[in-house]
Amino acid sequence: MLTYTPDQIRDSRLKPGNTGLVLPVRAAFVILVRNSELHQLRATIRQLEDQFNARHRYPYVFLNDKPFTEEFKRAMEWVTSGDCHFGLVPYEHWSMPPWIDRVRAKWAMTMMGSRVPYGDSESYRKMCRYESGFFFRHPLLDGFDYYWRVEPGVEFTCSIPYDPFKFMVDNNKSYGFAISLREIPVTVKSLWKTTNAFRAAYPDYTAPNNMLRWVTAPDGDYNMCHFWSNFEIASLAFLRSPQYTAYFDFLDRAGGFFLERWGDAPIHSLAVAMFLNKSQVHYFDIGYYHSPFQNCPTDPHFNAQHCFCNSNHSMIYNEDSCTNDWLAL
Ligand SMILES: Nc1nc2c(ncn2[C@@H]2O[C@H](COP(=O)(O)OP(=O)(O)O)[C@@H](O)[C@H]2O)c(=O)[nH]1
Ligand SMILES: [Mg+2]
Repeated sequence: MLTYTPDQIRDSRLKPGNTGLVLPVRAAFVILVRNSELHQLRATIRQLEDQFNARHRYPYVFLNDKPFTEEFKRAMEWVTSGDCHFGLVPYEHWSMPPWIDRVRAKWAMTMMGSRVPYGDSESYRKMCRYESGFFFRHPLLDGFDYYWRVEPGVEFTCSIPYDPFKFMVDNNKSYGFAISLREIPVTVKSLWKTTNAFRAAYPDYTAPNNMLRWVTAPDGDYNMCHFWSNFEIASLAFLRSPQYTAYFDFLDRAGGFFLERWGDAPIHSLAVAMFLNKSQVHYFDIGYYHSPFQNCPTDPHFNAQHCFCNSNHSMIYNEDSCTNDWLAL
């Protein structure tokens, strides 16, 4: 049995210069990351600070299934302007639940193997389950209303001359995305069927002006469209809602995180499509790159003034993007 010190479980490092700072929104960057990704994350945060946060000083919440090293914490303190909170993910949130048939799960990983990205990875499945159902329950997020998810290695290729958190609040938005695309079908074989079973069990939970059209193929099946969740700016109240948590519990019981390879991106997206009205969702046309795709603003004036990305390469022009269909709803 591993035991951790209180500082390994939860370590808040506040910057003296931020004392008395009042932010317009109770919001934070949330970053699930391994110690080994320190250098990729430093590069990412450096850009995020230059393009946006140095002018705002929003705090950061770093989460990890293993204790952060002192080296990692120091590096993050140096590169950030906002306060830093380091948290350990509890074991129950990062594990295969007891009701999963181990033999079937093992078989699924063997079958997918290397034919599907992370097909044979158990830790990737734990990560997807964590990002689907648990990160927003971490006590370090208790005081926050909105989050912006960041991953090591992503790039912010344009300055952000406004406050996206404040935009979310002022415009009554619950979920914001930058890139949408299509999921690999074998990873979500029974997700649509399970989602329909959930809707039948909880008919009152579907929003009146929902976006289910956006995720439904002409034959009534799932069309694989989803928001790419490595970037999202969203309301924590949405994830904490009875609708979302009931949906996650229903999916978790069905076991597809391990018996297939359900990603947190299609799950967040199907929840958004069911539970939110279209007006509560926002496409952030910001400069954002996560290999191998990017969103790059196409307005020539904005791009020239604020960006270092080539708008011809923006995902919006890719036939696998679902963003134009979303805009057309
Ligand atoms: N602490 C921790 N973070 C992880 C682990 N696996 C993935 N992550 C984080 O989860 C996020 C998604 O993982 P990533 O490897 O980028 O997956 P991809 O974007 O789907 O290729 C990133 O922020 C990773 O740093 C893990 O085993 N431990
Ligand atoms: Mg990634």
